[in-house]
Amino acid sequence: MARFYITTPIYYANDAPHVGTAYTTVNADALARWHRLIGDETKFLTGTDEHGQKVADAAAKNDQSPQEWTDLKSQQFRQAWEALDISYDDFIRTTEPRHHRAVQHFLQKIHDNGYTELGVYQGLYCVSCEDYKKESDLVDGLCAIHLRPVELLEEENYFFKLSAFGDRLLQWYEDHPDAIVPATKRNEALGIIKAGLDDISITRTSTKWGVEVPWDPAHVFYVWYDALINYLTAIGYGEDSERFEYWWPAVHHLLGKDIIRFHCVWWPAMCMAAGIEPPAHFFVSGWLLVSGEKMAKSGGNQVTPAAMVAEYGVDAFRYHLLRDTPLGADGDFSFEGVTARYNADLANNLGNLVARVSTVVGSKCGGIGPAPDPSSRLSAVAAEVVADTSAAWEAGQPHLALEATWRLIRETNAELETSEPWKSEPGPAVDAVLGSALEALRIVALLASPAMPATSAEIWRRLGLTGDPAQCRVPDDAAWGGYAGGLTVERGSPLFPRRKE
Ligand code: ME8
Repeated sequence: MARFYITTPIYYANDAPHVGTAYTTVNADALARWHRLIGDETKFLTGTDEHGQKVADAAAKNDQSPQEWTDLKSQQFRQAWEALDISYDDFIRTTEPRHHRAVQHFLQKIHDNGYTELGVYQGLYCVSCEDYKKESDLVDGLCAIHLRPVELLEEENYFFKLSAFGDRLLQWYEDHPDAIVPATKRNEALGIIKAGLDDISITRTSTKWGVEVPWDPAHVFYVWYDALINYLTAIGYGEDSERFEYWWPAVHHLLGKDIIRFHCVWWPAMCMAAGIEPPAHFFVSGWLLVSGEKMAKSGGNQVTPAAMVAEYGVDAFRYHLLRDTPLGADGDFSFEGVTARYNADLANNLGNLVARVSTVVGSKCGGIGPAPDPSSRLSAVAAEVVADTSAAWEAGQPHLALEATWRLIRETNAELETSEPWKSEPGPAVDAVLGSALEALRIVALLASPAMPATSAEIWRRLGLTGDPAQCRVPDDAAWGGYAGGLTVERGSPLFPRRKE
């Protein structure tokens, strides 16, 4: 059995989740669900990043202690993910003792290996990025990402000797040419490394809100320096070497393009410095933009996942996130766009097919679904669709996977339009057409289940099938002929009522 360990970035607990953070999380969830469906042993990790100045400032502004504040915020993230049917196996909070232990263990290794040194940091800092800036990074004196003022920091800090890792990183990426997907983002990471790496300040004395530095307790670790290690904490790093080695380094990190430098430059170097293999895969996603700007917690242009679920339903929202913005590209977020996609793919195609088939099975077959025709044209279409859908999920391309799956829906609708079973007398010809349409729907429900788990389960139920599509295995259970026939097919209310555009 293959293994699949996938992670999202851990989100800052400075504010509530928004559609942008939902985008990464839903993509990770769908990929995790796909891998479970093909029988991989899967571990899906998400969580909240709770240290750092940004979180401490947000707590102070709300008259709460950082601990109270992060308790509340991490709970909001959990609730948002529950509402989006996110099937994480572990939700990590960086304030947990298990994480503090892992961070101290990991950084003590780096220290013992001689890759830290004490120095004075003086420079500019953007609290929203939790990142240092050079003058050349600024636009009109402001952080180019958040358009906010930066602060001048001066502190005695420990530094990580990142500059020692430039050549090793380049060599590693040469040996692992597919580590970063898409290739444009790989080039971006290589560009950063080739431009020359400065040592980075990794501790703070100005705050106590962080993980204590084990060899010098007057310091706490800089938030990014503790956050990245969450990926190790969750698999028992430092405490359970068997579990750790079982999952590491074959991890798949999903991350937004804003945090390439931390994940694709710092993180592999940190792993090398601590004496472990760098993570094997990075999927870098783009941003959801609203009127050309990144949707952000600090940007005032957020739409909450809860609002989208209330408006469109959870699966329609998930479908939109997965279908409309290819992983790696930027996407435009607009209600018009979501509605257009909803009407085209969900109301007109999928919803219409389910309604049509169940109605005609009701009128021509007494509501009992016939068996599929083994020689139906749709059987070849289905085989091709299963192969294309699988290849696209495997390549981390949910939008292509769904596009492929929807081909089977369109072809089945076309087949019904050609044969018009509703106009014919009941009999073997009608049974063959309807049985094949039911079988196509069964396969669609299976293939779409990583994207739309609740809808797939509902279609499954309406077809008279027992169990849950998520318990099946692809490709075996997606082979033509799996629908036995003789089952009661339910005519339910429209799955996706058409919306006004
Ligand atoms: O960076 N469109 O946390 P964060 C698409 N704590 N994705 C978006 C997005 C948008 N408009 N806005 C955010 C941090 N994201 C750190 C991570 S990991 C060890 C530490 C997604 O709360 C995207 O994946 O700012 C981005 O990388 C992530 O949220 C950043 O979330």
